[in-house]
Amino acid sequence: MSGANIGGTDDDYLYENERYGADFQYTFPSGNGSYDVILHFAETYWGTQAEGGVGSRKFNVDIEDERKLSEYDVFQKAGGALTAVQETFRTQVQDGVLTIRFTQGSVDLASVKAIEVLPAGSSLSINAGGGTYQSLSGKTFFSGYVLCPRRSHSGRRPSS
Ligand SMILES: [Ca+2]
Ligand SMILES: [Ca+2]
Repeated sequence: MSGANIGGTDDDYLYENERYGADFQYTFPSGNGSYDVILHFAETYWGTQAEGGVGSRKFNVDIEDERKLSEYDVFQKAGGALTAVQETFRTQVQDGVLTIRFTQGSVDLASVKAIEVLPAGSSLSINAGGGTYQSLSGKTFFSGYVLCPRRSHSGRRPSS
């Protein structure tokens, strides 16, 4: 697949190689906590190297023994071959090890191009001047009051 242009990403290199199989997994010694797992997919075989399309590959993904993707069809989700698609899942690790398992579904084998594991909440979101707020997407904006309490203006202003 070297050199193929992958739609929907500038990181084409990430999609040149994949891991595929009937049943494989990654285990990260993450430590306990809340993580966002971002899975990067693209169909680079069916509909390009071989004739195929929607329904040529269906597989499952379990994170921490919880089914996150079932009968997942990358070609269908991406709208074609050679097109990147990402899926993001938040997971809680309680045994110190984050396990992501890929298993074949009803057609062909599982396939993944890249994986990101990000500690959830490591980014800082602040609702400046307001209270703690949870956005529609589930992101928590911490109260600006807590992180940076309003101070009285009794102190001397710094010169200039
Ligand atoms: Ca591209
Ligand atoms: Ca685990």
